[in-house]
Amino acid sequence: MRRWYLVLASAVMVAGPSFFAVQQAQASARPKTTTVNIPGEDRFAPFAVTVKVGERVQWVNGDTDDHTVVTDEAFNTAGHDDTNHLILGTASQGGPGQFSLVFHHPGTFVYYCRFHAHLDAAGQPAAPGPEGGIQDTSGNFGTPMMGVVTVRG
Ligand SMILES: [Cu+2]
Repeated sequence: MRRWYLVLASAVMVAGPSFFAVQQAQASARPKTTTVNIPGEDRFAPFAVTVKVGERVQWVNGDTDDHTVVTDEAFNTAGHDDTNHLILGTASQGGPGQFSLVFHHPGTFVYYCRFHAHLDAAGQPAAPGPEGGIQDTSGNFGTPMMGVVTVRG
């Protein structure tokens, strides 16, 4: 009986430190996450976020409507070309949706919602008019639903 306890104690002493080292490595390997919310409006909040290479940006749809994250290829220098992701709203079956990207290249990731903005002739996101975009107190729809992630090296 006493010998059995000694063997068990030795096993814990040998395995213990490496077990904790593995746990710590897993914790530090999880990238830091910055959240961009979609409130109950056609906008991303905050509009602009800055992250470091290796970090994650997560979009969370808190609106009843569906929205999208689509890259503006004309200005995207941070990777993830051809991103075109639907994020279900709270009123949709399967919602609320979320979507995340880990950025591996420094640069800017300019994106917009294809339901509530479109690209103009210069490749810039533009507001679609009364059907979407951000309406100011004067009723103007001058701001497209878009955002910018700046990725620092
Ligand atoms: Cu939208």
